[in-house]
Amino acid sequence: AAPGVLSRFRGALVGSVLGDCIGGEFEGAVDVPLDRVLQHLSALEDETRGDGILQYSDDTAMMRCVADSLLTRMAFDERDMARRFAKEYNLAPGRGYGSGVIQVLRKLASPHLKDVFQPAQAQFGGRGSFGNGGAMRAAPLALAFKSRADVCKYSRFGAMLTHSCSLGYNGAALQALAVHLSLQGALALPKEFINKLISEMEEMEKDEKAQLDAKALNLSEFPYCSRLHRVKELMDRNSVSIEEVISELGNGIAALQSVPTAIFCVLHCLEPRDGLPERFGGLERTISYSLALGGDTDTIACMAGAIAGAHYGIDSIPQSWQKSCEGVEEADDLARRLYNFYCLPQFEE
Ligand code: F2R
Ligand code: MG
Ligand code: MG
Repeated sequence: AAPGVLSRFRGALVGSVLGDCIGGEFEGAVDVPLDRVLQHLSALEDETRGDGILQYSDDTAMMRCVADSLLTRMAFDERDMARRFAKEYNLAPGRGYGSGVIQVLRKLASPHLKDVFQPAQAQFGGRGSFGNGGAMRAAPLALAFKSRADVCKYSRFGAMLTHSCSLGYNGAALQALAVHLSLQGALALPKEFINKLISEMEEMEKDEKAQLDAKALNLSEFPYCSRLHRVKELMDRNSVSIEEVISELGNGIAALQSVPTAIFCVLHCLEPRDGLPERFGGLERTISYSLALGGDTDTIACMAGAIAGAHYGIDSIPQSWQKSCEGVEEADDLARRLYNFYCLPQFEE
């Protein structure tokens, strides 16, 4: 039976944390043989290891700030969210943040800062960051808002606190939309799912700033749409090698090289795949496959884990995986509270 809505909410945030914690092992690795991935995963079943042994990184630290801010303010409040990012970084700076975003987080800590979007706008000589830091923390925005328009709007604003390049904030909107559609059961029809994402991104990428940013970076006019078309082509193929996925979609720290990739991982793993154990359910397949791509594995697995978790629900996630990862209980609690918030009558459009 299809999971209930609460189960999907819990699956989304817990899946995101698992991807981050489990994927951290291979972040930055160029070549990750599937055997090594499976070895890493089978070690999670060893009960002699301590609970929460795999620590979360910046992906989860910032996702928690987004969820806490939405729940405390009961709305999107950019000043509150910015303050939480800065405070979290100050408390635990060693969570593996991007080297550029650290400067933004330091500036956001200033009590004299008037415009919380300004530090992000000053990044990279005024061009802004195109990293995937806005996308990796976007899942709670998909859980909090009911309409597709609000999910897009607030995921973009949430990302703009650190990423002012449109490639950065549009990547966050794409990730939030994928989680939003998955929560609604849209992955039951994979072709329609990808077509909906393409048509939403077509609207977003028509924007003047998006066009200018794409041109400045020597990209095609509609960069996310063209990657999503490649996802669609790869979906139609009977067999796709890891090398082809990396060369067609990327596995890097840029949002453009990782958000469509995470979406592909979910779509590809809707069915059993060669090399992955038959006993694995869809969420286990998705996370394993994301790790085997190498590159920015914690973040690709975190984003794929959120989309897959929203599709398969919390019961699809092995207890041993949940126990092995730091911050799972807190993510589960945040998901339950976001569900209650989502159900509030005053929150209707
Ligand atoms: N930072 C990492 N991993 C690196 C190693 C961590 C290390 N192992 C450790 O444990 O300490 N991971 C995390 O960073 C990614 C998210 O990054 P975010 O938040 O987008 O940061 P930033 O700094 O804005 O962008 C990342 C890099 O992208 C390049 N870049 C971005 N915009 C650019 C532009 N306009 N021009 C040129 N380069 C640009 C820069 O190299 C940035 O540093 C996640 O993977 C998370 O897990
Ligand atoms: Mg990280
Ligand atoms: Mg990463």
